[in-house]
Amino acid sequence: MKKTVKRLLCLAAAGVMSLSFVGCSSEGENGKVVVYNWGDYIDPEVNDLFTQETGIKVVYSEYANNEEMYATVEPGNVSYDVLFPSDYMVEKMINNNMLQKLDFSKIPNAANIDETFKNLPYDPNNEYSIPYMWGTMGIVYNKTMVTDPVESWDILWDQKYAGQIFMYDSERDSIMVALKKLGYSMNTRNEAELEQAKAELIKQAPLVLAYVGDEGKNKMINGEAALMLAWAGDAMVMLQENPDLAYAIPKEGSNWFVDAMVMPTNAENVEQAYQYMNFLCRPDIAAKNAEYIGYSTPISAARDMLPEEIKNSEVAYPDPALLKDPKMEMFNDPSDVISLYSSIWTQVKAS
Ligand code: SPD
Repeated sequence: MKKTVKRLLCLAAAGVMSLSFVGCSSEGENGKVVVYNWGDYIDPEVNDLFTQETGIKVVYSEYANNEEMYATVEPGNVSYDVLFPSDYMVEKMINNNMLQKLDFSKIPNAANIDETFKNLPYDPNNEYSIPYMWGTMGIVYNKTMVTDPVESWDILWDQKYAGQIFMYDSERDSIMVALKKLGYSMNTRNEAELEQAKAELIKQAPLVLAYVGDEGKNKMINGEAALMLAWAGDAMVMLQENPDLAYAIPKEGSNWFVDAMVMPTNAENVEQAYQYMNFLCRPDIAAKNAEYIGYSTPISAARDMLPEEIKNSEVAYPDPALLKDPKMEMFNDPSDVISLYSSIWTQVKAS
């Protein structure tokens, strides 16, 4: 069995096993930390190492996207100690007083974070969050099935590939693709532009084989579709396993993102949460984690420890100038028009 397939199976198993820990009251000798993270977003050995080193049990569960995490956490009737929202979701949670300011004297390894990932608009003074992983969004395609150049989002609307396209089951990411295809900002609050994006996505829906989550990686590896909207970290996993796959960022531009560690206001295991965050920022741990999950670490000292083919990958670590290109945007919080975004996505999925 190839390394990546084993990794994918392990990630899936870790997700299932970790869910069984939720609600379990047992603790390590030094207590517990309750962690809620994206699926396929940690090397399970990292949690084991943390427990071995600290005596703190990791109670770990997973979500599929930012909106699912927010819906779980927002009512306040469950308490987590560490969450991993994306940039715009960090901003939203700060605005809604759901996050506590971090005491960085308890997270000395946060000093390892590169300047590129500091003072970003979602947390301009670096008070509430610590960058965990980052990346771009693009298209993974199978070179044996796609004969046209993959240079525009338009290819995801090409009838030739009907039934051979995977999109993410993610409201913000899918609407982003339609907005960029139309030449609009992914952060638009303009109702007419959002209506046009909705029409594009409804037009695309019959061509889409499925709106997928983490399972999309294995499906592309197995050749089940020709094209998939993909985060670069997922692309890294897919490309390592199937050499027929490639990754491209369309010329209209795309999203670049940071997923960050945060502590909710109702966290109950604060000291343990600080130790956990600090552990994940240790360069050797960040490197081990990044190599396993495929995503890009914001810690140069960790990147330097990665195998050559990963640390020099244009997919995982594109030219820094790309992030400054105005066509590449970071999401911001669309709370004032969030009902419009949500209703667009509901209508697209129902179409
Ligand atoms: N397996 C999913 C890993 C999480 C990737 N987060 C991307 C967020 C983009 N807004």
